[in-house]
Amino acid sequence: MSSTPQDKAKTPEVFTNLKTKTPPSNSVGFGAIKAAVGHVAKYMNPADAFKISLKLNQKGGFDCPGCAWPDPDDERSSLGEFCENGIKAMAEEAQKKTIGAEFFAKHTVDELASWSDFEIGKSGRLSEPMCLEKGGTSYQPISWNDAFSKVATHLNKLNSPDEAVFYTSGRTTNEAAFLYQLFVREFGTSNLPDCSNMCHEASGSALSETLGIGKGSVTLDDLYKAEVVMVIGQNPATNHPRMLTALEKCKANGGKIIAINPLPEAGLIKFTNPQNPLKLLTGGTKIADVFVPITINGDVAFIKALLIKLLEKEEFVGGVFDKEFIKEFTHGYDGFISDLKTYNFNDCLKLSGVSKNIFDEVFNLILNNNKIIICWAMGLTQHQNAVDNIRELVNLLLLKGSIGKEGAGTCPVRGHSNVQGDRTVGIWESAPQAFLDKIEAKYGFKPSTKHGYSVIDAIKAMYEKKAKVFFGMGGNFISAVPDTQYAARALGNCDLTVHVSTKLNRSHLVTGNEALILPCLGRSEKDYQKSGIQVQSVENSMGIVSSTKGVLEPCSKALISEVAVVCGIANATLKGKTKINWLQYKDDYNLVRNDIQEVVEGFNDYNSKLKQPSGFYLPNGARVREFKTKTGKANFSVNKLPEWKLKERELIMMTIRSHDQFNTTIYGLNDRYRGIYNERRIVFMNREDMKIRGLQEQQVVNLKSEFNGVVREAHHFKVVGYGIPKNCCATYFPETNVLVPLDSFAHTAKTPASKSVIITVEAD
Ligand SMILES: Nc1nc2c(c(=O)[nH]1)N[C@H]1C(S)=C(S)[C@@H](COP(=O)(O)OP(=O)(O)OC[C@H]3O[C@@H](n4cnc5c(=O)[nH]c(N)nc54)[C@H](O)[C@@H]3O)O[C@H]1N2
Ligand SMILES: Nc1nc2c(c(=O)[nH]1)N[C@H]1C(S)=C(S)[C@@H](COP(=O)(O)OP(=O)(O)OC[C@H]3O[C@@H](n4cnc5c(=O)[nH]c(N)nc54)[C@H](O)[C@@H]3O)O[C@H]1N2
Ligand SMILES: [Mo]
Repeated sequence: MSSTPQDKAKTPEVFTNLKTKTPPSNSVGFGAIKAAVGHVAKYMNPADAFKISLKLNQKGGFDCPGCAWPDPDDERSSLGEFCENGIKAMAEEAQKKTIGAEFFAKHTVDELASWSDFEIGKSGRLSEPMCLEKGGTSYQPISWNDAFSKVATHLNKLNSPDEAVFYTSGRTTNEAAFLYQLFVREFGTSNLPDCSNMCHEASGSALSETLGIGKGSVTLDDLYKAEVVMVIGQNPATNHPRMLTALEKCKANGGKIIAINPLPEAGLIKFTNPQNPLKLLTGGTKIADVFVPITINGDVAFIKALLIKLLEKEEFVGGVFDKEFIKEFTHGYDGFISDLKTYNFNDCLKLSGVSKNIFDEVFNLILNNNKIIICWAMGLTQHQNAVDNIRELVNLLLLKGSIGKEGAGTCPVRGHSNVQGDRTVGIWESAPQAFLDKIEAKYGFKPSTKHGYSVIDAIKAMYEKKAKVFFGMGGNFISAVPDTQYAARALGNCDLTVHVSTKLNRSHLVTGNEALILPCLGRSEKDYQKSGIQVQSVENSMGIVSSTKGVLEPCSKALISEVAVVCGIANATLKGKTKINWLQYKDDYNLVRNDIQEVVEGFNDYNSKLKQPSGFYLPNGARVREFKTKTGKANFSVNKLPEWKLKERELIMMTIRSHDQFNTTIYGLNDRYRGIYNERRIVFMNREDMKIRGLQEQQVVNLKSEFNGVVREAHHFKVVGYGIPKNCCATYFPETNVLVPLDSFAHTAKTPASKSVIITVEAD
């Protein structure tokens, strides 16, 4: 009897021997170089490592599959755009080891599911297509043609195309993503959930409504020229390390940095640039001029407190707001101001958990400067009131006229390296009608105008057996989504689950009746097709589209590209019905780009512009004060204070990334910048909260969340006393995704509220 999907979805509850040290006050520096070199030596062959390090994020090289931080337009360091975690991302993909038929014959699905995520990831690169037949206990090899036919047969026997779900993670290139959504739409559904639904969807919703574009407005150059940069709800030293170089440059030009975070993250405090040998010796730059230790989800309250004081100053002294900008470019000022007046400053400050002294420092910086940039990431987007968080920040920028001018604006720092590009080219369950019309005009079929399933809707649909085929283009759905146990049952209900992947992950083990693993080329690998080695393209966090071309030989001859996978499946599924010559695209990706330029705004002359060494900028209305909103202006918004309250003994928990992981891929078991070694099953707690509960350092505890009467549990974590505000705690994602309720998500955006999970901690 094999184990249930729920059993297989859980991360094993075993400890790996926790050691703790005092967290360092500095990030990057020698430690980062040492860690990166060590990682490369362990997992890659040295010649490949050398080739890669010369080409990573260089003009004409390939785009790092790590984060979406942009590369400088001008000079790039000859050392490589060095970043410890970029190197780790690379080493993870360009591993020496491969796994195929022999490996899967040796290890049953049940056995693999009992491994930790770290062990699963370290097994090696997937090297040939594999199939798990109905009732099977192990994956068996399958040919590409048979795999395509199997997908086609399942899709074509559905009662409606809406019974299939097509997920995308954010590494897929523009070319593969465009073809993928085109196939899905021609097949007849808009069920295109993506990782963005769990990531920056709230930013997209808030920014589209207020500024008319779901992306940020600034460039790297703006960051260098800003007077104040607020980094809120983001941990750049780990997740966007090259951003620290930009912040350092901003400071060298006289800019000030405000960091707002419940944790004193090392990189926010101090940074040693690895490209600057002098700094390596002298100890680096102090990054944050003001550090604000905010309560989890205290951000709306804190920003409101700032807005109230700014308004007071404007009314009594004047000269604080950019009146001309407000008059000419904005809408909704009066309503916003009259709502603001109903709030009390002291109440707001109290809710934020910030002291008056620290508040005053932030206030003075905002008051006295007009070139302000606000950078944020998951610390703001993964709450029920996430959209309010971001709209409130926009209110602040609008009052100061700090948008659409040099050194000022919005900077949602994106996650996956091409998550922004995927959305631009049509990975969207609720794509705008104008885009669908262009598809119809170009290809002659009518795409579904129904609102498709987002991630949360897709899980529910599979659970309720309204969806029967799950197809994942990259990613690790079961580990990334909330409510792991519910989601496992949902996937288990499917007739077929399919994953296009580079590496083995838990999603391959939590399957429907039948399952396929379709292994594909990674970014670093050469993509040989009929017309030669192919170039692809990606869009970074600042809306720059650039080319990416692999440099290594593929790790297995059986691998095909994501583009080829899509073409193969589309051809098999839509045979006889399609209006599109699907197989032509895989021979020459220029043809895909020719299509993209006809359908998506801003891509004219795509093929020739892609040859520019630094790529090209997409149009961005907010950057030039053209606000494409319903009112034609930048909109002020009215946002309530969040209403959650903790009952006695409850804590609010954020699920965060360690320094040694890329989302669900676990590079290692350390979290060096937080002083954690060799363990992931920990809960960071305020020492007073530990005392109240009678908990000791390293005591074993169980965590429980209760939401709408449903109790969810995660067992076996060790308590670590830490500098986190009272009533707050932190654990690592994905180990605690079992505790995140499916129905706790951001209004409007449906982003799971995985940074505000209310839990209790009990001794084991
Ligand atoms: N090396 C590496 N790089 C990555 C990733 C990775 O896993 N590893 N993931 C990529 C992806 S997909 C993404 S989306 C980004 C994620 O990048 P981040 O958003 O930086 O990642 P998280 O670890 O989720 O960190 C959230 C930060 O917000 C803080 N925070 C949590 N709750 C709150 C709150 O209520 N208010 C405030 N002000 N702060 C809060 C946390 O203390 C933490 O510092 O990174 C991308 N880059
Ligand atoms: N509790 C909690 N949950 C979260 C978050 C959180 O902060 N807390 N963060 C959320 C966020 S921001 C995100 S973006 C999601 C991430 O969700 P996903 O994007 O679904 O997860 P990843 O871990 O990035 O996916 C890793 C897998 O992608 C595959 N892969 C890697 N490179 C490639 C490639 O080039 N092509 C293909 N086809 N496959 C590839 C590998 O097989 C690898 O195992 O998780 C979300 N979940
Ligand atoms: Mo993300």
